[in-house]
Amino acid sequence: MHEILQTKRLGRKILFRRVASSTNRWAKELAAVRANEGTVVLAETQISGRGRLGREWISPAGGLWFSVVLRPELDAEEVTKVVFVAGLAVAKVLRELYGLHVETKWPNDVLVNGRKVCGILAEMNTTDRTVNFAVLGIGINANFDTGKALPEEVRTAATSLEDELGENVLLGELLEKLLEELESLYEQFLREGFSPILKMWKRYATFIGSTVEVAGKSEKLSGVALDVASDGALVLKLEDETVKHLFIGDVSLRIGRG
Ligand code: BT5
Repeated sequence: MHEILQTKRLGRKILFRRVASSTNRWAKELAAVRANEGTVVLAETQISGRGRLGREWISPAGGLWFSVVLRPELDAEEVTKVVFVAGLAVAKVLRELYGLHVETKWPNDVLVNGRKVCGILAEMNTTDRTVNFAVLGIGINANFDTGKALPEEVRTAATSLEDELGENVLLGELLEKLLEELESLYEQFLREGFSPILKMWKRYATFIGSTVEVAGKSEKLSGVALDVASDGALVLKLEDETVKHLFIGDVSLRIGRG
């Protein structure tokens, strides 16, 4: 793996456990004791895989569950945008390697045929507005049958590469390509800012223009997703024609089809 991996910083050190609680948690522990930028931790299964807002991420064997330690010299608001960098990297790689019809869904999902194949969780450790480190966790449903491996309430909105392709993929190759794409896009993000990343991300964002439902902690809104703004906010036109900007972190999006 290390001999063929064409990266300068991401994945130069990769740690593997058969079972982890959560690779994000593990990466945060390592980052807190000064693990270098680019350190990757990888697990075959996670027993407490996490989504946003403490939600559970089901992580059976056969998936690709990993987290990367990042040390961007950016303020906290900019760093939240790494979820778009990661979503774009995953979408590009799944299309290029397997020819899948991939979509990005605001803010942190990648879908194939309208179902979630990948979830992304970015977390940061900050002192005031200074980011000490960030951890970028990526979970890809790869080599398992969602009908067997995921509970019923999750299964209906989920898919896996095995479900879509009818065969298993090489996890080593997938990880290698993801780290290479991620590094290249992350470096572009650091150099050129968010705008070129968002532009590329939007090419996969077929939900723009559709009716969507957005669920927050207490309220539920429905309307037309007009755009994703230059700060990463979802621009939503409500039924009464008012326009709202919703920020990453505390809402979930459901896309109305048809
Ligand atoms: C996410 O949260 O989609 C972020 C998931 C991040 C997982 C990676 S795996 C490596 C790293 N280590 C971790 O502990 N986490 C990261 P969110 O948007 O909140 O979506 C969570 C929701 O997705 C759950 O409430 C379920 O409804 C659904 N879900 C759970 N497991 C799933 C799976 N394997 N496939 C598809 N959907 C799933």
